[in-house]
Amino acid sequence: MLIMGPPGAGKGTQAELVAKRFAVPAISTGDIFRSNIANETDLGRRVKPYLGPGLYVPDELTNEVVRDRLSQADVADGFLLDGYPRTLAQVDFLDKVLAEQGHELDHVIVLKVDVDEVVKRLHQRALKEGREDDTPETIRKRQEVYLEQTDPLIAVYRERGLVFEVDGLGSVEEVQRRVADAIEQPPQ
Ligand code: B4P
Repeated sequence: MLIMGPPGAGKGTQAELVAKRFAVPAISTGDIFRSNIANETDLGRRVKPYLGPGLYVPDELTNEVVRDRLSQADVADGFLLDGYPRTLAQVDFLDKVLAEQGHELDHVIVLKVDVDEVVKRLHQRALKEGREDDTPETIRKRQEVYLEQTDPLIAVYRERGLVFEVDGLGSVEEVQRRVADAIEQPPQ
């Protein structure tokens, strides 16, 4: 399963709940990058210059992180990718890794939330958590990068009959019920 949507749509929030409900690991490339930055690892030092200004980490680096994570034993019975893939090159790479490992993609959950709402949510998160990439300027940049590079991927997965659009407005619990309903439907 994949969960997609603009920055601040609630991917991370919903991914954690899906992981609990369906007993699968949620794999967030954003979380992996942030924890490596916090722990001052070599990977952290390499990705920090991108996350700060709201740019995507280069595909080669991101793809290797995902390949490593998908080689761990806990993904054998399924997993949820949160925030990956974000570029066409990542879509191609994921197809290759899934084929190598004998996994098949079933659901692509797309959270639909308008720009005004995501900007509001990210401003609130900035006040609560103080994430480096939640400044007004970076929030704008991340929305731009998303529209240019990631939004077109939805069409690719739609053609494969995998896309389930979910209204991301409402309480976290309401959105979670919609996401769970979508996951319980078979792909078209
Ligand atoms: P991510 O960690 O994926 O961050 P995000 O898009 O900002 O957040 P998300 O949509 O998960 O929102 P959240 O649940 O937190 O990426 C961060 C950065 O990492 C990227 O900008 C990029 O630099 C890099 N990166 C990651 N993956 C990459 C890739 N594949 N390739 C290249 N670079 C990559 O929710 C946001 C806020 O809304 C929270 O405060 C939450 O509490 C609130 N919220 C959630 N649901 C709500 C609801 N229903 N109502 C009200 N508020 C809600």
